[in-house]
Amino acid sequence: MHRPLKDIDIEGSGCIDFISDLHLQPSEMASFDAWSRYMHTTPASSLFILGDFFEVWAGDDFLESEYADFENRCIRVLNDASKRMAIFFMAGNRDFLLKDKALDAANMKALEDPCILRAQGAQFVLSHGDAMCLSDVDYLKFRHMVRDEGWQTQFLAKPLQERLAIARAMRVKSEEEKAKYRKAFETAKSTNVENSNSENTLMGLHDVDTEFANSTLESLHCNTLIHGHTHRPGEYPLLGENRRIVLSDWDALSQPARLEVLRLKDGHLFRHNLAAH
Ligand code: LP5
Ligand code: MN
Repeated sequence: MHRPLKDIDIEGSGCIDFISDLHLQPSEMASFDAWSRYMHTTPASSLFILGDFFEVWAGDDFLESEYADFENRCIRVLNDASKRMAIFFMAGNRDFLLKDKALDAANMKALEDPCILRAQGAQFVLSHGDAMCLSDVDYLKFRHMVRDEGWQTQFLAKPLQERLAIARAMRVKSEEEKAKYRKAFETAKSTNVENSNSENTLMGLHDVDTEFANSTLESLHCNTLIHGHTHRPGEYPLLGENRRIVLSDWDALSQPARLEVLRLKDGHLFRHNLAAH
């Protein structure tokens, strides 16, 4: 088993890209096409994928099934691009079952969550972000269960079709949970409940816990956290010089299209909007 990297040092001044939450799936080819174009044209010498790259990943053996044309195509694009740049992969809550077989086929290196990146004279904490949403209590219990090695061994021993059915059921459940929160939010809004924290919780928009983000940065001696998951791109100030930089999810079909890369160049981070180029 490949040991995920905890500390990454990148020498040289080549630019470094960060992406997450592409949720690639065969029923949405426009985002795949945009991503594939980006992979062929990016000037980056390293790419960090910070989770939820695939919409769902039920086990690496899916790649050998007759239904995996799309996923194999994604893996080929990654492998081709890996001849020009180093590709690092961190698991998200959708693709935590993507393991060595797929990593090897794509020629990607696995990352721990969180991990530290040192590059261009700066250092960053990288995370998917889900484990830092401390208010998302039910999800965190679920996460604890499914990240357990014993649970994963048992789950992966089930027939592929059964795993795919469970994954579909989980997706339905997850959407139902979020709809429930949104409905409660609408009701609270119409009865004039005003409190930004309860707004976030009621909307199901759990966010990264500020104190937890600060203590993580402090313990890892960094002041910039880069993460995805929350689908609320932006830069959020934390204690003192600390900051939290949130990646955008991707959706080529939304208006305007969301196709954004965070890029580190000459020691500075900036957002590169592919839809504008
Ligand atoms: O993904 P999204 O944006 O909808 O919501 C997430 C959290 N939901 C999830 C679940 C995934 O969407 C679905 C799983 C993807 C497939 C993985 C491969 C197959 C593994 C199958 C595992 C059984 O991550 C959502 C968060 C939200 O982010 C925050 O923004 O709140 O969390 C949930 O909805 C989880 C529920 O709150 C808890 C549900 C517990 C149910 C336990 C069922 C166990 C079934 C075991 C079967 C063997
Ligand atoms: Mn996520």
